[in-house]
Amino acid sequence: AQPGEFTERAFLNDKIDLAQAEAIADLIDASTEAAARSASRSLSGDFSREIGELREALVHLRMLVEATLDFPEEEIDFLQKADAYGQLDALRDQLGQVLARTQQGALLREGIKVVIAGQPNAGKSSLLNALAGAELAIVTPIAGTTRDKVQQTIQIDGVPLHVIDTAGLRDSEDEVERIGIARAWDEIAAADAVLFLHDLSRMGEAGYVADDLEIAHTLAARMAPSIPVIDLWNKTDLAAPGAQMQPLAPLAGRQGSEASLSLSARTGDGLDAVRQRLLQVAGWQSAAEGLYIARARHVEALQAVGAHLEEAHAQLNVPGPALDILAEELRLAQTALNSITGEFTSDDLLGVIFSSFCIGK
Ligand SMILES: Nc1nc2c(ncn2[C@@H]2O[C@H](COP(=O)(O)OP(=O)(O)O)[C@@H](O)[C@H]2O)c(=O)[nH]1
Ligand SMILES: [Mg+2]
Repeated sequence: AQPGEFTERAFLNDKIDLAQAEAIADLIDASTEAAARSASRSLSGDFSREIGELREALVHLRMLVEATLDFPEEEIDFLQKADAYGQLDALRDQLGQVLARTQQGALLREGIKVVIAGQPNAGKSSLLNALAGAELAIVTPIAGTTRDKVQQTIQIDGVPLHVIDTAGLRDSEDEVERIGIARAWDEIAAADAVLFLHDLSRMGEAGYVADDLEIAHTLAARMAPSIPVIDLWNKTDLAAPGAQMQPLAPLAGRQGSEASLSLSARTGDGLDAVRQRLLQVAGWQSAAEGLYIARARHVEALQAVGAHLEEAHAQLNVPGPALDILAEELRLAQTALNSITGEFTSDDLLGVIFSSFCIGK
């Protein structure tokens, strides 16, 4: 059998839809109980049913609009009487709810990429080890110990976080270290969230604080404004009482910078608050019951549906709406919606999805 052949056959014979087929792969790959439970909910059709309800409402609205196109005289009257406006609004609400749940489901499957950054010796490798509960990265008092990235996936409340430890950011003459630092910046640029670690026991040193500020400027310049940066003050066990935890000006106003967090990577003190903050910036609501698993592909499709519905809404609310444009936006919304469960989906997409299965599934 080819990879995914049995699942593909079930799909082609209409035993399951595409989202359910994907859930089979997700069930096989599930690394947490929460992921497995929500994958079986998707497999049993919970997610597909929600998509189906959206489709029904959308098809109903499309029929109205298409019918109106044939009677251009009374078109607006007709749409008003049939409450097309109310139907479209209800559909947008319903989509918003499904999108929010789908984003949670996708988070459970894909997780987020978290990069630990900061000056050498701030305790980045110690923090990775503490979060992972294992000695993964080498920890020494020698600045410049970490030269290449170390990555580990950890689970918090069943949400996978791909945590990456990086080389300490500083000017270095050492060729290998410089390459490590360049890689660190690449990782930072691709992160979903950054933990910016500071050594609380050194906040009295002007040079140290100035270097932190310079890093903050570069972070602010290189990262999209929507990416959260969480300031973390490490080594509370060493720090003098009252040591300063000033948020860094270039990062002010960014998500994650609301409140200062301090911890000791050595004793584990404060680590739980770091975990909770990570879940918060990831957008995790709670281990909601009844969650189904989803993929980034589904989230993107629903966002596309939303964009078309917004266009349709704008069109419907101008004087003398162009009904052919309205009809076209609704048609595009349905195409995007259909791609989730695989109705009328192009063969290319199917090939990509089924080839990611292991052989014989
Ligand atoms: N006392 C204390 N030492 C720490 C703490 N975190 C890290 N260190 C020490 O600081 C040094 C540098 O730590 P490391 O994790 O290698 O820092 P990195 O260069 O940022 O990866 C090591 O000697 C660690 O043992 C902490 O919370 N408290
Ligand atoms: Mg290190």
